[in-house]
Amino acid sequence: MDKPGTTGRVIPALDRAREIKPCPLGAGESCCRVCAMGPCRVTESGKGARVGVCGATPDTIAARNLCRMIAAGTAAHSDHAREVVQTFCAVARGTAPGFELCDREKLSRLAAQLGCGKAEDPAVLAREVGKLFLGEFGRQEGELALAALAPPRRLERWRRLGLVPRGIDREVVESLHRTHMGVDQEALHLLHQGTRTALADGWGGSVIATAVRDVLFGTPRPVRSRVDLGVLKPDCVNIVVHGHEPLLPEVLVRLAADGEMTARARAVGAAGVNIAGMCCTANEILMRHDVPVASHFLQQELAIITGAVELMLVDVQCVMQGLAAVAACYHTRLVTTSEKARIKGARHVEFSPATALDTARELLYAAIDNFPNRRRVDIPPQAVELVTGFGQESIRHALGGRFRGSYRMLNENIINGWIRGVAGVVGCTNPRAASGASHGVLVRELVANDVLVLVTGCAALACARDGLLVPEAADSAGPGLREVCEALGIPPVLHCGSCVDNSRILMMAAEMVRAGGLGEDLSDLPVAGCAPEWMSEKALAVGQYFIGSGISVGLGVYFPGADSKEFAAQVFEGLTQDYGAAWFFEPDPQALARKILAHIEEKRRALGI
Ligand code: BF8
Ligand code: SF4
Repeated sequence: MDKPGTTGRVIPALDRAREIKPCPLGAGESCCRVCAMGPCRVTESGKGARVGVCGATPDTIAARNLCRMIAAGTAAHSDHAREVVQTFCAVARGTAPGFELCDREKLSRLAAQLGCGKAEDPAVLAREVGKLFLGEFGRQEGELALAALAPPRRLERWRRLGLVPRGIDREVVESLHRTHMGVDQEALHLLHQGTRTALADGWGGSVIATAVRDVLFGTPRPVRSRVDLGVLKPDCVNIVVHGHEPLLPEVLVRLAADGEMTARARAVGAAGVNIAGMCCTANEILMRHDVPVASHFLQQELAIITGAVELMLVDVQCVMQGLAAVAACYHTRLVTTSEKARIKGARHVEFSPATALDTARELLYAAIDNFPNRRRVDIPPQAVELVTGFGQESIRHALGGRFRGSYRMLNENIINGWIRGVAGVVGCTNPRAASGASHGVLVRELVANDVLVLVTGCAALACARDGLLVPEAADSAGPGLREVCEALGIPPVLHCGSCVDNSRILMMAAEMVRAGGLGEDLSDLPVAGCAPEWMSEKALAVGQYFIGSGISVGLGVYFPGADSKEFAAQVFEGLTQDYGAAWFFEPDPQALARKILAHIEEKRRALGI
């Protein structure tokens, strides 16, 4: 590819990561650029300033930076949630013709849980639930209503520490205020605000996004599909849907199956229309419609390089700007669809709930019309099987059927030691780590030691490419976990959805506490989380809400600000005193697995099991 750019060539992210050395400032050391007396780089030892021009110390700067990153991550998840709720409200009002209330049973359950009344008419019920959800964003005082979903012990602890979020937007704004120059200057106080903000993401925005999408598009059940670039079809019009908001992709998937589209595709010499997902949009439509996955975050540009993608649709989050330059070398049309995000060089076709059907049709036509413009096509052949569709409902079902299913059975298997514990492996793929390869090493070690693994986001897709998301993977599990998986017919690594669906893991952990036998708080459970190849601020928000909920989390790649010993002492130890959980840092996936296993065994000992 010869395209002018900063390097004179268009190269994918993996090569760019080799060309660009990571900035030595800001990673381990405390670097502050929140005011124009700086930027200030400060350090606790060795050469360099001990404090910034304003007198800020390294631990304060590190905590301030982390708090800002958490606020950005929370804003991303929660603004996505807002978008979904607004569409949900439009459906309830009857002004979004491309959508319907698909899982009405879940809607009734939600309404009952939230005290939203018992109206017979699903549209009325949806209006009530939508109103309550929208209220969670702008609440100024009091407690986030959804915090009540946490086990009572946890809620008490949050109340004691002043950590129950008020409104989602309020916590994000307050985090930005407190981290402005000259406001909150005590590291632990800042970290608590980071936690309150993250809890507004985990128990607020993310729970809302997951619940509403389940009602709109269906609650996932186990289905089989395939992952990797080999899912692109040489003889079909290929459309890749990339980003995070599954609203337009849902309509697109439905319309693409229409006979009219197949006929139109045949008229230009293609066998039909093939849709494949990328990143978290992939996880969404995979979970609900078994739509195959082109791949995870790091492969977005490579999908275009196959020469077989007629159209790539992108909305928000984790969309590389480099896509535009790569697409310009091929016939691929890159289209942005969110009012919030544009890319120079991409066409913009805006999504709106009222016109989604027409927009989806227009985009399908554009993709089909682009098929004859193909040049050389080179699709790598590999595509790996996976089973997906696990959430609190489907796992309950797998544990004994719709009516008899109970998390008690999972707890009993943990108590009797067949399963040692549960690990959530989440987050991104990062060329500064192993570009997705850490996950296989880490997860194989966990599974071999009888740890049930729950995966989401790009971590899930990396595990799927590694062949870990099929029941047959139980062959490599330890004897106890293997027996349980074989009896239930489930893989040892359960795909729980997109990053926002980490809320499903929270809900499952809450179910485990409710089922009894493993303590009374989330911090008692033999459970840990990790993000071995994180890259996005959202991963830090997720980690912090798990920790604030009592579940310790391991981070790979690097830990921002960890060169400040005072800050490191807080995040790696001090938080345990308040939350019953803390961060740990380990870039080596084998060593990370060992730390998770040790943590699980420690929790088991404390429970006396
Ligand atoms: O929200 S795992 S690279 S796609 S941030 Fe992004 Fe990371 Fe993938 Fe989804 Ni999550
Ligand atoms: Fe430097 Fe303080 Fe300004 Fe930060 S807030 S840039 S440490 S002077």
